Amino acid sequence: MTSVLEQRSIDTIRTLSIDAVQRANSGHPGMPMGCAPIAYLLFREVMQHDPSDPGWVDRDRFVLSAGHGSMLLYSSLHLTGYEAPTLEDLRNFRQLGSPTAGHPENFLLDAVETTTGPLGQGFANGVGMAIATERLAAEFNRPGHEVVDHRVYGIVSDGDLMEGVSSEAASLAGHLRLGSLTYLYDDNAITIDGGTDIAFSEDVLARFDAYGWHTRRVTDGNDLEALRTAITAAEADPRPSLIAVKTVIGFGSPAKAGTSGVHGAPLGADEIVATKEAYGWTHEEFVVPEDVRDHVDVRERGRQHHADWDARFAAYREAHPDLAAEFERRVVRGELPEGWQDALPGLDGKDATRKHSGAVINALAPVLPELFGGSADLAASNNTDIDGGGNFAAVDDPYATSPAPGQPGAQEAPTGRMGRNLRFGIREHAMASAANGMALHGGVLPYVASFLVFTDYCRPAIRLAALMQARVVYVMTHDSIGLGEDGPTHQPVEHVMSLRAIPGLTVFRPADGDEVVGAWRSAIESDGPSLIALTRQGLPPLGDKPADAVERGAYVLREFGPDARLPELILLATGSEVQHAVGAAEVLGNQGIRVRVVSMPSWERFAAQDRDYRESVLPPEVRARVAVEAGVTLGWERYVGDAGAVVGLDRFGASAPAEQLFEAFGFTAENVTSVAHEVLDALRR
Ligand SMILES: Cc1ncc(C[n+]2csc(CCOP(=O)(O)OP(=O)(O)O)c2C)c(N)n1
Ligand SMILES: [Mg+2]
Repeated sequence: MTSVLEQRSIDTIRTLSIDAVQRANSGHPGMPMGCAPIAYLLFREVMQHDPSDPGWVDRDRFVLSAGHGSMLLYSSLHLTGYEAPTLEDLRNFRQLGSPTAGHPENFLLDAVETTTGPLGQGFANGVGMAIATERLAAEFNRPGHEVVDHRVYGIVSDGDLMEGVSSEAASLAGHLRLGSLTYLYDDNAITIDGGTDIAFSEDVLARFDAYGWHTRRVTDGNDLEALRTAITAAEADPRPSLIAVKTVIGFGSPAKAGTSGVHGAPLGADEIVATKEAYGWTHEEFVVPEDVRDHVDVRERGRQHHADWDARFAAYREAHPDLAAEFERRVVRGELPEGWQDALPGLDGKDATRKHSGAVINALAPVLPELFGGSADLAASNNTDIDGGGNFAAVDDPYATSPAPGQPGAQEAPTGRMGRNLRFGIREHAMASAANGMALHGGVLPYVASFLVFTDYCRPAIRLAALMQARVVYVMTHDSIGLGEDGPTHQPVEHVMSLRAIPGLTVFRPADGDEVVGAWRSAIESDGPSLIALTRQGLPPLGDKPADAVERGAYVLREFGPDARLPELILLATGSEVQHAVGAAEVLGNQGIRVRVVSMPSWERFAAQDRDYRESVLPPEVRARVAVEAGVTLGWERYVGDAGAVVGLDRFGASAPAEQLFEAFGFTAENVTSVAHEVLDALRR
């Protein structure tokens, strides 16, 4: 039986949510009203968390995948004793400058683990958090010393479970047997357009059973005892768990409960009166009764959990000082190890930049144990494998080793949770979204990979990584028509430029081994996400360059022609086209023209430099400029100006050997030379 105080506490979550949405005159009251008992239990009883220290590393993670129910989270955080959001913040729900944004934003409130709102993303973020949790547990826990002892909880909605990304992520989580993951499904059978029966009729739990999840049903979302029993069973099960909880959207509203009308609109003054009457609620708006405040405040319990952990960590430090020091560096402080850059290789040979990238990953793997990632089934093409690293796998997975057991070398590779390579399967969207969760969890530095063209399948998650400033490294290979015979479906054209359009994402398109090393270095030192676009085909080394060339985004690679005065012409290029700019500059230089070649591996890094540096590379007086990049020309006007020209590709590619395509589409020294002459002639006229 739910006690009176428990009921009043749950109703406080409901009324705060109702009041905040009404006051903002916008928002989603229905979900918090239905899920209040779940949040009450999780935040007050189930989860170990310390409201006084939201960043405590061994806290349980909570993901509100149905981010539209943000008031559920804000109310729960406020009531359990977090400093933010305050009651005033709840009153300022959805207002400019308030941390209580329409959807939960991890950069506005410390206690918000991940930004949610685009349905399905939170689900897959939580899978990534569970991957990070279970990997760190395997790396750091020792018998009698469980310093990584937390779990991931989440609330997911009908919308979350309809989105494809959650299916990908669920399939992966089941395969990996991520037992630290517990999701409660807000099974209210309502979405915006009406009942779920208009579009969603499968047996969801049967689907999750088939994915290898532990599934349960709670038939009454207000039954705390049934919820407790289900959650306890979920925690004990070695599989990830989905608990379908039958709830009523807008619970308590006489006119609107159980309808989509309460999903995303204020109840309205009259209906609020009727609803509060139904709860037996007699207080003014935004009132938290004192006895409720005392009952739900978990600061003392949280401090106790935290203090217990501190004591256990002290014992761990005593028994395993080296591991403890490493844990403090990686997980507590989130710092890179001293001198890690010394492990960066020198790569001055002719090779595909994807191969250079593979060399960097393998050179860094021993000194950066946090580097942890993989590919969506293209590891050999993306060159992302850590050699001899084994596969991250379920502990009892017979294929945990790579190569498989019985094959030469199998026994040397780490197995199970100690495997170093993540096999995401052909699930790009979940891969990228899980990587966000891994990065947000901390203690690991995730990288993920596919063909550049399939960033389209990752894009919603890349955008959120940029918004959240999650440090994920995207290793995206086969970055142009240089991919060749597989043809236009596989040849990115608009991708590099469209990725540059995402604020907060740093895109690198390195031109040789040195630039690949620089790109990786910048990506690892960055606070946010980076994408490295890499070639399938071999590229020649471009020779000496400044040590901070890539860090600066663009730099003067070489100058050609009579003397060192200001150039008459600037050729700008990225990646595989830099060699053709150099080839053209050589020809033009021999014709007596002063030409500068600027390699521009990263627009964002260059834009971040001061004006002096930018103008030293691209002097404003030099208006004759030609950019060369095997992608859409849109955007290059910024650097070539109205007198310049772009050698680009404003159409889809074709299926043919790469050299023939570069030739056919004009990515040759000859064509760049003739375009340069046109630009110079037009300016002279
Ligand atoms: C990817 C994505 N598509 C569409 C939306 C807009 N949207 C917000 S909530 C919602 C569906 C609501 O249904 P459900 O997830 O069951 O939440 P409930 O109404 O039960 O609270 C939609 C379509 C979104 N937030 N994300
Ligand atoms: Mg619903």
